[in-house]
Amino acid sequence: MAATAKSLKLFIVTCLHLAFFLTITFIHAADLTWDANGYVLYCPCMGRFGNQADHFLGSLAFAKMLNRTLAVPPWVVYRHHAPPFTNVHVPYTEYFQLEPLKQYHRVVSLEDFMKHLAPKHWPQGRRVAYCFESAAHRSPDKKTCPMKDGNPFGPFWDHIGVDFDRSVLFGSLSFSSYYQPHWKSRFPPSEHPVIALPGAPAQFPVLEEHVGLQQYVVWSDKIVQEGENHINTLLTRPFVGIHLRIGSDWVNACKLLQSGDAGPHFMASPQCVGYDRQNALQLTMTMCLPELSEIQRAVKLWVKKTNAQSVYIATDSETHSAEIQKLFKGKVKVVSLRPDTAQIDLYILGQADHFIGNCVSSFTAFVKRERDIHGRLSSFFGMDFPGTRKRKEEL
Ligand code: GFB
Repeated sequence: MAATAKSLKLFIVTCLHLAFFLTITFIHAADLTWDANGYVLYCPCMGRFGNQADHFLGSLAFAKMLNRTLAVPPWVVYRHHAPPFTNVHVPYTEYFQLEPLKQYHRVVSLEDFMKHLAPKHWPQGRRVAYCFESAAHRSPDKKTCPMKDGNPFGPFWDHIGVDFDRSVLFGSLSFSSYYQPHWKSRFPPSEHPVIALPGAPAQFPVLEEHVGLQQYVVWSDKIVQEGENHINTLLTRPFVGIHLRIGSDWVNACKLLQSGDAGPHFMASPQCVGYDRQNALQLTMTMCLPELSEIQRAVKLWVKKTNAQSVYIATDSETHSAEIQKLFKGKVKVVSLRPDTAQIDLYILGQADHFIGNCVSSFTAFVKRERDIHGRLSSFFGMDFPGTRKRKEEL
């Protein structure tokens, strides 16, 4: 008798779970109605996380400018030095929430677009690639967009299960707002419902006018939980967060600055030298690749200024934690996570009481934008008070 009651209870619980799951799935799918204004799809095929994030903001603005829904792509993570030794495509929602983006503009995850909308509205046979004529000129027939040529292009579209049926080429257009009417008249959604591009319809670094879109990029609950857990267990507030971008690829990149092949606008540097090319501040080698003495100087300065009890080091290479620890004779706790995760480092840096970043790095730029939105102070190695000179000029 007791066994029957137990089985019945189990059966009811299973049914309830199933009903809940089906309801959620149904509500979610029903939410996905086809947008007659069309869609923008793109491959985040340039650079790593920081570069992709810059491009994402510009692409969001581009989709809004054309009044098309943005199919939010997964992040391309290059895991070539650790398992699975290949590119990994991480859904946007793994790191961030999709909902806050909708306060700015209509979005759908690329995964949902492919699962719920593409089978009916963008089926195989009607998949058109769009690219600049100059890009197609590299193809053997000079008329085909190189959508799947090489890595990460091929693996990206293969991951979402897309082959392209034909190409539409364009010239004399750019992604800037000046060309909005041109895009609209050239590609009306009735004839061009889905504009799929080989790269982001955006500039790098992100344009100044799009920096504020960072407010819609809100961490997922999972990242917040993990990040907060580390902060609560490892760090004592106030704490200073620092980003050391000093690995071998960065050393090579900064050599371009040393050799004079790069001006003040070099990668993400507008974030600290200013966006206006004519009035840009000088970009020094110390700002690109700070030496240990500069790292120590800046950390000491900000620990003192903020009365910090701990320092969090995020790095692409060595932590220099012993050298930093030495500065404070054991009175300040110095922490870094090993093994590290880029997004957890970004989250913790975003939450620090003061942040010292690398002016040229888009990884730093992500943190700086987020902090600016929340009114948190940041500085850069080689630049303790960003914006000061500009303010003086304005006075
Ligand atoms: O983010 P990202 O585009 O910034 O690329 P840059 C740097 C990548 O290095 C990050 C890792 O996405 C991370 O995978 N990385 C850098 C870090 N700093 C840290 C850190 O503090 N913690 C952790 N966990 N990971 C550009 C690249 O990098 O630099 C380009 O996107 C190119 O592909 C160029 O390599 C030279 O703007 O700094």
